[in-house]
Amino acid sequence: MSATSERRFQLVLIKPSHYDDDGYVIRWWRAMTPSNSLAAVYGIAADCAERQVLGLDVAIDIEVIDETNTRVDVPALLSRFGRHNGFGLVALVGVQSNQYPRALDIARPFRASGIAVAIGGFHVSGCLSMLDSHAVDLDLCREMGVTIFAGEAEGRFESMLADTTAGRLAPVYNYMKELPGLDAMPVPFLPKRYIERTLGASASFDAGRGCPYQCSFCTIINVQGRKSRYRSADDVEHLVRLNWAQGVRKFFITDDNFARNKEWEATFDRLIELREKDGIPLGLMIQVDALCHKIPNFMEKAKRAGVNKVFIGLENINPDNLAAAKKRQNKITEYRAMLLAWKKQGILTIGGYILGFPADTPETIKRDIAIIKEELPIDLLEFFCLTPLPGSEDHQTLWKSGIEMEKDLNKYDVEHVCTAHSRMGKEEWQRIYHEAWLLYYSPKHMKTLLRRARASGVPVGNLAKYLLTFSTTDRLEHVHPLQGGIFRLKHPSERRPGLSRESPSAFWLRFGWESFSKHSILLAAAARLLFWQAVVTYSPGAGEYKDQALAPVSNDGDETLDLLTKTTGSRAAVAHIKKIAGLTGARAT
Ligand code: B12
Ligand code: SF4
Repeated sequence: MSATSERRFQLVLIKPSHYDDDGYVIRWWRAMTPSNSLAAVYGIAADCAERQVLGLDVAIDIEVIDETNTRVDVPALLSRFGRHNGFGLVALVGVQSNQYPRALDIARPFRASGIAVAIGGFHVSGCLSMLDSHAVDLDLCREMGVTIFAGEAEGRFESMLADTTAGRLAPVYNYMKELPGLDAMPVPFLPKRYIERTLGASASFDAGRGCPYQCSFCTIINVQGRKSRYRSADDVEHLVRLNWAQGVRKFFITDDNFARNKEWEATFDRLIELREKDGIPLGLMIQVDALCHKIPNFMEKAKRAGVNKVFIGLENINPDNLAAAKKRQNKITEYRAMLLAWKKQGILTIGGYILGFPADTPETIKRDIAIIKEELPIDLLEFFCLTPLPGSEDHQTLWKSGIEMEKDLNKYDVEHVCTAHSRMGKEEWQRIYHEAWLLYYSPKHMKTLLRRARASGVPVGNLAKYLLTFSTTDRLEHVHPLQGGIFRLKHPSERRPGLSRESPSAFWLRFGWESFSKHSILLAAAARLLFWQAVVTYSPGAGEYKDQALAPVSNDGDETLDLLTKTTGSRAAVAHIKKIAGLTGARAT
């Protein structure tokens, strides 16, 4: 920052959280994962500050607040703006649909004091991409004078800052039709003091954006497009070095499907070099599709680059459901081969699993979870409710045909049922969602998972840590583990407007009791897992453990397994594979 600066533009980047079922903001002492949206916007803003884009006499002070781990202290922020005559901007960053109501509640006092506020992220971008400019609740922004920024900030942020400085911030910036290239753009980055507020001190970056597929429940393709846009290997190296300089070596690569990032190989090659030649002990998590084992060298290079966790969008094991969601690229006949290939690399696998597709009922969901536990070599499973997220094709279809959907956007967190189902009542659906966590993370199955990990070279201690979180977060905290963290914090002042304020004594008494009882259960669960971990690690012959899930794909292509016989579409899927094999002379697997 220039020493000659006379004015200081206050840029406050806030990533809002949302409200829990009791109406309190979800906030933790340490949140589970860092926000890449914040890192991306911070990187762009820091670049603007460094280049002094507002003129040599204007410095830009940037403050970052991730509300999942830091309280938004509105009075302190207001007095800070006051010291600078209101010169600056509150940027509500990466706002998802479920965070939109909270984002507006944060904006309200700032707007009331005449401070400029802008909002970006998936809700506003998804709505402007798929619906008209007044859907869903966007008019609330207009009424409050909150600027809507739809699209990506790379290459655009600086002109928005200039407009704010000149007092001509527009009501809407819509760049949805002009997705920027990412090459040589400022890279996602957060100073260590912010990263330290998340578990495991890991950073994040999107090596690319866009996915070629067309799943009907997906908002990503309608916001970030279907074409692969990517950062160069040089840019990835730059951001890794920036982080390593502050002692950060673990990264969540947030591409929704890194296997379809056109630069995946160059990126892996560079990360391998940084790890093997420069000795940076990288630890990476990536997200991929269920066909990535077909890409030559992908898994081997992932391992060498430092990938130790991989998230796979399995979504469902019933081909009829996958077809209904236009997710035909997911072949259940390939699931076992793909998961075994990850196991061979000793990489921990996490599957995303959606409940509420058309063919689902509570009974079929229970049956399918039992099949997965028995036959699929997956370590962790995350459950989600099929949700018509604003910005998705599913939402657009329901919206256009006037079919009723949940009105409270706070509930669009893929954990709450937001629309009707033809074969399950809303409550029934919601109940089976919560039950699914208990069914999968049963004590018996957690022990089996640890045994499988030991036998396949997946770090048992690492898995045990995840099992603790995944088996308890929905049950104890009533939120998804992705929204979880360590030690839930609450404040009486953070209750959703419109809900009654509890008396402070009743609030703190309840909070104290809840914290005590939750942590007692958590400690007991941790002790149990530690014990199982020790047994599995040290018992003789544990490395030889075998079961159906770990068995190699059989010569008949597993066609007698429940996975390929019990669901409605599975038999047709096997018959199709056989037909193709017959026509091409290829082996049925
Ligand atoms: C990484 C990730 C996470 C991480 C980190 C969160 C984060 N946002 O970084 C974790 C694991 C914590 C997470 C959790 C959840 N996530 Co998430 N997540 C993602 C993912 C895969 C990547 C996010 C990202 O980095 N994108 C790249 C950045 C750069 O894009 P961006 O956020 O849109 O920001 C750009 C522009 O929008 C713009 N911009 C953004 N803000 C602003 C503000 C201003 C003022 C301006 C000018 C510009 C601007 O500039 C940015 C740079 O170009 C996205 C899917 C996706 N492809 O984006 C889902 C996604 C955002 N997540 C989603 C959901 C539902 C969740 C959860 C609710 C799931 C759950 N029940 O636990 C939780 C919520 C927790 C939370 N507190 O955010 C949905 C949101 C859908 C919606 N329409 O609301 C998405 C889109 C995935 C999906 N299923 O469709 N998530
Ligand atoms: S594979 Fe994932 S990112 Fe791609 S369209 Fe389907 S849900 Fe969206």
